[in-house]
Amino acid sequence: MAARTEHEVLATELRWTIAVVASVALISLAILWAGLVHFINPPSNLETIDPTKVHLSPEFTEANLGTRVDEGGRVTTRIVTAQFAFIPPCVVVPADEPVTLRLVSPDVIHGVLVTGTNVNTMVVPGYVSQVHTVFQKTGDLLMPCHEYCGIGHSQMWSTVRVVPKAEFKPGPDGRALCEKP
Ligand SMILES: [Cu+2]
Repeated sequence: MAARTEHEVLATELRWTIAVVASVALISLAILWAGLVHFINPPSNLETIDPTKVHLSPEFTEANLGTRVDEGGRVTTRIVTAQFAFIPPCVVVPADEPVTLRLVSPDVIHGVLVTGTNVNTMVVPGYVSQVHTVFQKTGDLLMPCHEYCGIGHSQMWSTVRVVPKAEFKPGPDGRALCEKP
């Protein structure tokens, strides 16, 4: 085989350089597209909580779980993910309004997604996972655990009940609970 000339080597290097730069540009564009157009972003909230005292914390005590509307009208849904259930097993949220989900785990790593929405996060013991979203379609959405967390993992799922704004009626204490189906 004839030895390659300097020129041929440079041409090959240039082709590979173009291929690499094009791949990086394409991947960067895909990340920007997912973030800016579809609002799919890596979780950025860094907030710690003692996993052994989750149920004793004022925020995640049982009486404060589920959906609550504060004085400013902000809707926050708090959920404890534990082996092998979501507490509460059903949460109700209004459609077409910003909702903040806050999730904690007292035991192992869990993960949640809400089908058909951009909600998808891991729930790591010691941290509060926070997701902002606007639910656009009404109905009962499935929220399964998507991080293998033990023998009962496949039984670990819950429901996000999205109701039209007009039907979303929190009680005098600001809490809104799932009515029995
Ligand atoms: Cu789980």
